[in-house]
Amino acid sequence: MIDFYYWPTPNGWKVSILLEELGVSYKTIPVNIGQGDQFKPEFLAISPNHRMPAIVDHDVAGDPVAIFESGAIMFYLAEKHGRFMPTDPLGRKETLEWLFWQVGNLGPMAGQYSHFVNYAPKEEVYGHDRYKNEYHRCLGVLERRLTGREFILGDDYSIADMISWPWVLIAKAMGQPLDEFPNVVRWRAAVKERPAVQRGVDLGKDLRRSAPPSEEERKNHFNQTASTADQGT
Ligand SMILES: N[C@@H](CCC(=O)N[C@@H](CS)C(=O)NCC(=O)O)C(=O)O
Repeated sequence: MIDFYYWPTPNGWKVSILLEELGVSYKTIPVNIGQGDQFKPEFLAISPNHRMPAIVDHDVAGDPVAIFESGAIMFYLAEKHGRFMPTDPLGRKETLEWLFWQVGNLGPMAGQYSHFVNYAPKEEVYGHDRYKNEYHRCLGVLERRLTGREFILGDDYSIADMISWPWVLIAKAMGQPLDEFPNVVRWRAAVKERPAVQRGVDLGKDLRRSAPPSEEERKNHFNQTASTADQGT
């Protein structure tokens, strides 16, 4: 059994999609990031960067294994189950390149862009445009990679697709049209059709907030410093 520390956001969907694709049994433990669950000491013991997703794998020989960071979680699970990742050295290298690309580029740039689009309390033109352009640049990288390839690693759907797809799914909702990226559009639609992907994105969707963030949520989310975790909200 896997304990899955989760909140329904693009970073959470990466792992819910993989768990659904693998068909392994897991228990979802909601981490309400608006209410500050990510700073609770018991969660910090699993995820020291106080971000979800994280997992604890109990299906191991010794003590349960805790893993944080979506790229590490996905690499661990794909390797453990021998699925959704090539096994030859060059294929593994390419998988790692695209996992690192997502967690170091597409994810944070899209995440910061989303912050300026959805949550900035006043218009911040410089920050907004900086991350809009970086997100656009990343979409261009993906477009070139998918030109002549069905999926990011080539013929086979893999964790490289699962980790990047959620941040492309929400492009239009963030005001970024995809018309100039036809291969990204094709790939986005192909991945979206997979039943496991739909189940992954639907996981806990009733938890999603539709109202604007409260003052408490703003505080938890947007004014974090090194001392926030020490205060253990
Ligand atoms: N690099 C991390 C990013 C995870 C991340 O940023 N998660 C967000 C939700 S999308 C979170 O937990 N935010 C809590 C907060 O902002 O306090 C990963 O890929 O796992």
